[in-house]
Amino acid sequence: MMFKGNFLKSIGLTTVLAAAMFLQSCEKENGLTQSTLRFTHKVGTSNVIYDSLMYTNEASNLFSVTLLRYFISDVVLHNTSGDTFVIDTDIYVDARDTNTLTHVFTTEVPNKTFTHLTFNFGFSNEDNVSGMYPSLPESGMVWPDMMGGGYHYMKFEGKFLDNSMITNFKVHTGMLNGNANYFTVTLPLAESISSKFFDMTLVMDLNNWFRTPNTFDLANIIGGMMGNQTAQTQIQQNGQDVFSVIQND
Ligand SMILES: [Cu+2]
Repeated sequence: MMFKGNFLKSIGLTTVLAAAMFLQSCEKENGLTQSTLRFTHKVGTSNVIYDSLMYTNEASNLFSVTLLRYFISDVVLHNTSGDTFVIDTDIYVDARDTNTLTHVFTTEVPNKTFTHLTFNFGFSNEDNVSGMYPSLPESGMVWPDMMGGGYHYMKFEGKFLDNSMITNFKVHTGMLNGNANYFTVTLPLAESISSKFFDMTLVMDLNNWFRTPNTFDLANIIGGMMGNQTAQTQIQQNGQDVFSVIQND
């Protein structure tokens, strides 16, 4: 839309403002003044209800969820030209602590039509440095030095019915003896990000940790899985599809 200067002067301020608003809407401005990344945790399509033995996984374990804490790192937007924008280097999430479920960013996203989001679940080996979190709650995720050091990627705990006995399970993942058990998640965005700010939700479906490609039977990790590389690999492989993204704006 083009106006000649003289014409602009003659039609008055109201029309100029209306034109400015029109041009802005052409650029798909969403009006946000900061970016927000939210985290939601589900089993199937329903939000997690904690401490209730009510879920059934692929191995037919009846289970509950009591604790879910994890890190994601290198959270980056990408476009098809190879441009990147780092949203954050590391994010700690405790599903039961609402303070950790909403992360706000004030740096403007460059206007480069970002089409997908990537992040590491846990940390790359080089980023997984013992002592980097001196205080709680992150320091509570420390992974023992004698097992390779650094930090747990995830603690996912609950109870399950093992031969009619209510039994604890602890799905704990990390860099066991230096093995790179983290994985990179790539999520295409249904609507590319061209605005200065975004509002997105990362959704984790807990049942997906227990299936595809490996049917994960909690009876196999009674007593823990921190020293069990086979179980670490199974969870790593199953984790590829635990996340989806919802764009709120
Ligand atoms: Cu552990």
